[in-house]
Amino acid sequence: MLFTALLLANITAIHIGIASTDEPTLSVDPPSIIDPTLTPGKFFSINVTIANVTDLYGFEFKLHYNTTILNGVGVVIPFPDHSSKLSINDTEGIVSVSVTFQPPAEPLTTTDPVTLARIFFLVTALGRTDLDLYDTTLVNSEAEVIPHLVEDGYFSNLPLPPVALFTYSPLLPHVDETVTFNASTSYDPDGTITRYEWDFGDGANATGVVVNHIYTVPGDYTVNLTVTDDDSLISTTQKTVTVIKHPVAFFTYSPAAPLINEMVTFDASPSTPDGGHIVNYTWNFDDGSSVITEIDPITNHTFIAPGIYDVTLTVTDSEGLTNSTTKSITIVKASSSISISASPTTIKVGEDTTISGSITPARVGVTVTISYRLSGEATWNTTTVTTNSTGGYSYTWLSSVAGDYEFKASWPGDTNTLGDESSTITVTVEAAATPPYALYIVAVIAIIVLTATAIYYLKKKR
Ligand SMILES: [Ca+2]
Repeated sequence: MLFTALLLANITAIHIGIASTDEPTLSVDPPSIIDPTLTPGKFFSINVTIANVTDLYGFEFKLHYNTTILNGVGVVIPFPDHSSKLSINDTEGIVSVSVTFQPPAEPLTTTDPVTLARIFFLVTALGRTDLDLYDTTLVNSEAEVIPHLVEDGYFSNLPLPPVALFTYSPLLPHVDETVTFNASTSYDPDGTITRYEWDFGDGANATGVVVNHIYTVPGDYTVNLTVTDDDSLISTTQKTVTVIKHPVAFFTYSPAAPLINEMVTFDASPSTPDGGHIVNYTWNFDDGSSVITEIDPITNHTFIAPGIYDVTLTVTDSEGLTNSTTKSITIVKASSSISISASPTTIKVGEDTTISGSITPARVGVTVTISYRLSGEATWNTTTVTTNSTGGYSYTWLSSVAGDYEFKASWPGDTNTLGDESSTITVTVEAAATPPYALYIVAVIAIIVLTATAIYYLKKKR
């Protein structure tokens, strides 16, 4: 009668992988035996358990195993009052169990797993095998089939591969910086690691637990670590190492010799990011003005006082790296010129001449010093005049002594402009006026006539 029920039960057995249900579940416990120490000649056992069952009064199952690895050596049913049919077929690898409780046994009701059978194996070789429960049947005290789930088991005594793990430092290395790779966190669960091999992703390789490497080009590198254990099993892991490089700040400016209040153009476009791109340019003009940050590499600035300014450019790239460069810029005063002329340039003693000129660019109301001297004298006489509304000046000089006179003009400059001194011009002063030439001629003629007349009369007397 029980056997008849078994055939029907197969339909209701569902194999699942993970126990996460309140349904009756027939399981191999432990579900997985992975133990390289279970070498040939050793014994181990598994339990077949039932959980979440009510009113269990009989069960039947078969368990299949790989006979090249295991031999079934025994089955124990841990219930005192039952009848059973137990068999082990070591040719096909089948353990068959059929149990029916007998009075005075009570039906089994349990939530927690309860062992229905313990099965012993002898290990005969290295390998792996499923411990496959099938043809399972559960019946209650009324000989009714109890629907249930089934969970298979697994056995392996194969050597375990190692586990490859590594760290590296620094996490964001720069070009030409030493990067230390450390594989000491790698391990072998059933032995030891005998070899560490590194592929740095840039064509370079190394061996060893801890190795150093230097990248010379920025970029992303896939670093592979391969570890080998004492069973010659290998395992590989990889990480991407990003190598960065600081940008290089560089700028030009024009004009080369800027003047006060002259717009100076700064151009940072020759800066190079060396990986990524430059996201902004920060300028410190060293003149007390605000530090500015711009996206455009070109900016203009005007210095309002003469001096030497250490202009600093800082570039920031898309990797968050910065670099700075400084150039000393000399801001000079604008030059000026002062002209001079005399009108007239030749006068006689007692006459005057007008000394005039102008400052370029025009400077209004500034003091011009006019210096003059008789040629050959060591010292200059000076006088000052003030420029008019167009930057011109004028000075009237009255002569008193004949001779050649040198004149020059100068101004000292102002806050934004350098002063200048003119060239030297010459004014000729002649002696005072002489008697008229005609009168002189008449006098000479008269003398000649008188002389001639006198000679005539003297000769006539003889
Ligand atoms: Ca191993």
